[in-house]
Amino acid sequence: MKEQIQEILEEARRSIPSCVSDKDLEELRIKYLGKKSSLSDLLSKIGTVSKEERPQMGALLNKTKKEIAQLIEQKKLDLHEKTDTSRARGLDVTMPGRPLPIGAKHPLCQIWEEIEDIFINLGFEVAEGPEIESEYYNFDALNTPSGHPARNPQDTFYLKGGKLLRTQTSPMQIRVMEKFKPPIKIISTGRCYRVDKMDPSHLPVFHQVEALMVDEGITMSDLKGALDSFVKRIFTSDTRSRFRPHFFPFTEPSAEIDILCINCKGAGCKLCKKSGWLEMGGAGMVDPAVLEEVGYDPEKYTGYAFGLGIERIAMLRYGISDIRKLVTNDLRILKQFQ
Ligand code: 2NM
Repeated sequence: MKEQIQEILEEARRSIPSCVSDKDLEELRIKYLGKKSSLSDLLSKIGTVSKEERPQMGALLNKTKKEIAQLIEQKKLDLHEKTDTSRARGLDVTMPGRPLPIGAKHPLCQIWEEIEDIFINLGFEVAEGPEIESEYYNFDALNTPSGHPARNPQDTFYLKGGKLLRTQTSPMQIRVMEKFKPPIKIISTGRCYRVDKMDPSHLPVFHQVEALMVDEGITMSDLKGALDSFVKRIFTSDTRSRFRPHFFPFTEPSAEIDILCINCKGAGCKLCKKSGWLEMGGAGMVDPAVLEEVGYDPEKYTGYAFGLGIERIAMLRYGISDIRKLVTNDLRILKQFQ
């Protein structure tokens, strides 16, 4: 009897998985578990088994019935899953989905792209280049000879082999001027490095945008025009700018750029420390020594340049008073700038 039960189970194990419909499955259920099934038949003949073996056979019969019933039940679920996924898995398809958190561009990156778009619309091309520079491109070519205080190792990250981390993006502009003849109308953007303690307005790694235009007859008014067009677009159309005389080794004359306070429009407030103006960067007419260095005739060509900090622009646009909020990568802070 044991062998017969075993055989029935083997057969059931083979036939149940190959069912393709509820009807087939019901036929198998009747065949294996119904009143006229061979298992029922064996159960009724349990009396023919020896007294000692009887409990064992009874248990085996019950166990086999249970396994076949389970196989049928599982197959039923499988069949339904193929035709009706939601019901078989107990899902409520009308339930609203779980929202997936969606990432976003970093606020600095958003402003960076906006800045590039504005300059592209003003006719500038974007030049990007190495962050590891030689002393030549970062200093010598920019009229900042050795011994100049700006080359102080306490301000610049020097690397092995006469290399350094660029302190501004202008070395890229030297590379462009070396390679191309005027007219030149470019911006260079990217990461810059200076040995600075972090505080609310300084980071050792920051981003700059520098504009450069060189051609015959370029004047200071071209500089003022380009700068004004830019600040009116990145802030508001009533934003004005002004120059304060300054000194840079690579421009002559040089100026610092202020814009009318975007908060109080000149009336004086906490943001502009009651001055009505905000410091924005530096500018000037490219020094003839720089033009000469790249092989341009300074008698024929003149050029303007200006440099702005991207973090500074982002802080004003987003109303951030501490520059470090841009680099902590605290999502609770970054989410405020969506
Ligand atoms: C500034 C301020 C003033 C500048 C000069 C040059 C170059 F390559 F033409 F000499 N590029 N950028 C410049 C001038 C940058 O940043 C505050």
